[in-house]
Amino acid sequence: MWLSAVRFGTLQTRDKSQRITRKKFAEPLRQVGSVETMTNRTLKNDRFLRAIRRQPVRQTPIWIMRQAGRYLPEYREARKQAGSFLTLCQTPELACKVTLQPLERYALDAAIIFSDILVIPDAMGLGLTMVESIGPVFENPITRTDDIRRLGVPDPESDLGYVLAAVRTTVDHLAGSVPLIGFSGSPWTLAVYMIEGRSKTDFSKILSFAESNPKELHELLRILSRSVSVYLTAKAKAGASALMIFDTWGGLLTTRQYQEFSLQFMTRIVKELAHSVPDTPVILFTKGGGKWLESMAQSGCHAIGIDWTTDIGEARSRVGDSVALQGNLNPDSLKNSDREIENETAGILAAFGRGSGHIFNLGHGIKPEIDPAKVSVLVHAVQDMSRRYHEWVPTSVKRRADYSSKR
Ligand code: 1CP
Repeated sequence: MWLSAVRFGTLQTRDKSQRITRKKFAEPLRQVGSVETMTNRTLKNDRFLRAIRRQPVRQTPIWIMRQAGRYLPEYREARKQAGSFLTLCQTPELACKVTLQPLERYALDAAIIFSDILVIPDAMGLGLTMVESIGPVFENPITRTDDIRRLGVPDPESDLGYVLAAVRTTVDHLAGSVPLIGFSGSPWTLAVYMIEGRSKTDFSKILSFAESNPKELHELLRILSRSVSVYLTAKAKAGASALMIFDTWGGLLTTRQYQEFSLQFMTRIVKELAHSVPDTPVILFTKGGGKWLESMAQSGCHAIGIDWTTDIGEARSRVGDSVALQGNLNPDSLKNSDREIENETAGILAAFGRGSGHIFNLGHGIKPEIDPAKVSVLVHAVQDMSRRYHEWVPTSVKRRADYSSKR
């Protein structure tokens, strides 16, 4: 809607006799240095989106994978009150509340919607439950090739409407303070859970299925790619400003298998998103994917998440200017002393080096046993130490310089 995408203001100009005249004007939000989401909101802090696009920033943005979760006492309390993890996910007000919890404690540069990658298989009828000492378990996992033929692509509004409602509610509550990230699992990672049936397994079922039934696995991955594309499109249209695909188990594969079973399908999703929601950047994260950065960068994604086993400086020289990088502190570093956390943070900032295109994060999700005070140490360290790597020229100064150089 045009009207909500413009800002009204007053423009001061001088007429021939140098008298100041004031004119009412309306300008598109994009031209005043803001980033416009699908819902045309103005962001007060757009550092994360600027870094994804490798535009100049004053300091390196930071958010933390699994930032809303069990390491926070207020999360554990909300989960207890809700009665279960799934109730938290399926009640938009509660999902919103939990999404905002880490932002109330820390000056993070992005929120990520509280949900789970396994809501897609659940919507396909696999029956997700969360078992206390195990984690996610499916009541009806895929055990035969026939099970795949029965699967359909979930409709985001009717089958996953609770996630979209949570996105809308959270975007309202954020009121433009920071962008909201929407996410999904990669087709391969979802297929791993759907065939293994639960977490904490040895992956023997999925790996032998890939060996003996590659055609059927491709069929499953095609259905999942379509499901992820329409789901992420709907999340962006509901207000998510960026999208992330978690390929947690891509690193299990050989290079040939990674291309065949994981990257090929993520690339298809990225291409579809480029058509359906062209203004929404996409981050790809393959845990253990350090050896495949060049081919990941060719998928058309805007940023690659890297785990802590890859040196971020080397990663940068390999991908060049093609994508931004997100990461990559070892999640176990948060068990160390404050001084050690600061030193490791300094090392990662220095390894990435000068300029934009870095989003600070852990190399994988924060662990439940981490002391929340350590996250403060990390966030402050990034904010204090990253400024020296950015040459920040305020837009107004740049405009004046452009103006005088043209005269
Ligand atoms: O309260 C509880 O006991 C549930 C713990 C929990 C939480 C907090 C689960 C179960 N999921 C989540 C939230 C979640 N999951 C988010 C929240 C948003 C955030 O703050 O980041 C996100 C992004 C996820 C994504 C997710 N779920 C992934 C990909 C990211 C990753 O960490 O690799 C995976 C693999 C899952 C599956 C899953 N769901 C839950 C658990 C414990 C797991 C991992 C199980 C396993 O190790 O196989």
